[in-house]
Amino acid sequence: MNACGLQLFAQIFRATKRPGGIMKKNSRLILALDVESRDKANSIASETEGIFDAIKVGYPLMLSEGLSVIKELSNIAPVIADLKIADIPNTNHLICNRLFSAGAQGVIAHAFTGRDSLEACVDVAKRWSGDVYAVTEMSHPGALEFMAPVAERMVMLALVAGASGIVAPATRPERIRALRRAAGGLTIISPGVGAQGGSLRDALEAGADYAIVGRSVYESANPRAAAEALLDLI
Ligand code: OMP
Repeated sequence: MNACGLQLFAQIFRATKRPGGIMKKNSRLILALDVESRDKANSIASETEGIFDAIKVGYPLMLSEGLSVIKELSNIAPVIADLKIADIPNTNHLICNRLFSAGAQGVIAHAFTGRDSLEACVDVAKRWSGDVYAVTEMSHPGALEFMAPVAERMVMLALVAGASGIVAPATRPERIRALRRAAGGLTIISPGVGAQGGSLRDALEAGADYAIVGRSVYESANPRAAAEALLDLI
């Protein structure tokens, strides 16, 4: 689809009402559990139970402990599987099926692979009543090289493909604001708070629905106290 077509379709989809997604918007905090042991993951998740609206697990934990950690953690909170899926449609389909059948309720996929690849993730997610969050502009400085210049287009792609939401950088609240304008009612989940220098309040005020927080909680001597301190800021 060319840029004009994408813009037109995105405009229509922006006005479309979307289902609320898997997460209950209570604390507006998502725990990024990038630890490498099942025991540590379970202990931090239990210690902070009731605070986070979802737990995000990614390569570090899944490569160390396998997909079974997803089911375990999903007893505590909905799990978003963050493999930043970025392949051809058929492979994306297979990956998403694995993750949802392992108990994930949401997945994170890259938007840069294009509409067909993202739609493959959305098709599978729909069958499991799950969510797909499309990465638009990442939170690290390197994202300014290639991603930022096309991030708005990737938001439009997320709209057109039927994603539930997008990932936008808490390290650059002005970009969350811009991407929110493009995203309409899509859910925005936003990493980069704390360890990467982003401010929780600024990210939420700029239009993020949820902030993703990892090291500042799981590396803390008292993860529950660290999580409660974040809650106090909201
Ligand atoms: P902390 O920097 O430790 O708070 O963790 C941030 C989490 O968000 C990690 O799991 C990252 O992989 C993830 N993340 C980013 O930091 N930046 C992005 O642009 C996108 C993600 C993500 O998709 O979750």
